[in-house]
Amino acid sequence: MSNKTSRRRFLKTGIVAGTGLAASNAVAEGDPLITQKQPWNQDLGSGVDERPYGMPSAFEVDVKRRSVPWLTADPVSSINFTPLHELDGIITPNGLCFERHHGGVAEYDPASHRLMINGLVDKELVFTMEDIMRFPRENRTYFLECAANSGMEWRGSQLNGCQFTHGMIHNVMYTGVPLRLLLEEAGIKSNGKWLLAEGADASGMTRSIPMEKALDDCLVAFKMNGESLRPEQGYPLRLVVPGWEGNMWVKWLRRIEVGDQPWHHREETSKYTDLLKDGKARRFTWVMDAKSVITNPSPQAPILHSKGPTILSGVAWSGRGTIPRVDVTIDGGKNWNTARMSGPSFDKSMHRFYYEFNWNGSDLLVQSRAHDSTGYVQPTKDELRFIRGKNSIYHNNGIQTWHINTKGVAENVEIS
Ligand SMILES: Nc1nc2c(c(=O)[nH]1)N[C@H]1C(S)=C(S)[C@@H](COP(=O)(O)O)O[C@H]1N2
Ligand SMILES: [Mo]
Repeated sequence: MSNKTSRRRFLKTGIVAGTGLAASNAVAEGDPLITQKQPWNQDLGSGVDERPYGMPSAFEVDVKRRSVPWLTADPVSSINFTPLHELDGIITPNGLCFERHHGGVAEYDPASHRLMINGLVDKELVFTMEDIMRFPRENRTYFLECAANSGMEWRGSQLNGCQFTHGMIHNVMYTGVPLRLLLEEAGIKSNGKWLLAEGADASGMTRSIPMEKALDDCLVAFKMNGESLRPEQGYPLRLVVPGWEGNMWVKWLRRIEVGDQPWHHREETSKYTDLLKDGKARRFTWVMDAKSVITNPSPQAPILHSKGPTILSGVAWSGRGTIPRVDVTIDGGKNWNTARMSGPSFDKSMHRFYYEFNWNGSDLLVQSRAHDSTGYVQPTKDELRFIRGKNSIYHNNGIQTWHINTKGVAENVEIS
């Protein structure tokens, strides 16, 4: 590189860093927050015994799960949503993981928990939590997305906020025992091709899972992000089915039956099937295809400055692998830019991307488009509708558009 180019580069970076980034003239103007003493440096703070389990700052009260009243027929068989627009990085904090339960949160003493393996096995087994903890365990980070995430958006843009359009997802580091080890302990008979996973909650959730997946990467998990599972997430034990729809991740896991064919239960027939244009329904669509969303700016997180350096941020994930690349447009798809990925790139985990640009203060149509490690590219909503029609609910991984007006206010829209 010649001196000239390196100098030009240096100047360019210097200019970007200095463009109106409002480290204002606070000192010169005598900002009292700088020049005067404040309560927090005059009075002593709280002591070490006052927060035995730490909670977020009182100023963070709006960072919470939210439900949509008209989607909540009954709170014990409903859903709330992860506040994606308030988060950064790739890990969802335990208290903010969206909840989906069909019979309320089951709460019981782990000493009373049993996991049974029965059916086409050499010896039927019952494990206590202590037994499970004596198997070699693994730590892996995965997203869990409900197949119904974005399901309200099939007929057009509807819910105003990425929390509601995309918040049926969380991304957690699990500690658990490979399901394969427990199945090997029981010994799978040669005709054992399917599993039925059953929950201990009042809903009696059951799903059929093919044996190849069970032996490949499923975990029987007891920790999330280092601590015990939260009751909402299935304490003390849940099934982790990496990359596959959330409904299969049975919480409060109490029984695994080995069989020679699927069971065709409610959650794999009347629910979690994909209606096609011709009125037929596709079944066993387990894998969650690549998807992404811009979390900031978004309807709940407007741009607060009028123009200048602006950070666009979002998340992307794929049930088939990693996300090597995300494209971002701010002009409704006329020009696409490659986003900057930041943070670990784990298999079947959420990825974080950023796009830094100089906002000229005019209207924006922002979109993101994920590419996964298999080469698959996230489709538009119209491309999905061409195959699926408008009456689907599940597996909507179409590109999301936010319109940002000159005041920085964002709205859920569709463009074609
Ligand atoms: N036992 C049991 N497992 C369950 C459910 C349930 O109601 N009961 N809901 C399922 C559905 S539909 C989803 S999307 C995920 C949600 O997991 P979460 O509550 O950790 O977000 O759990 C799945 N596992
Ligand atoms: Mo779900």
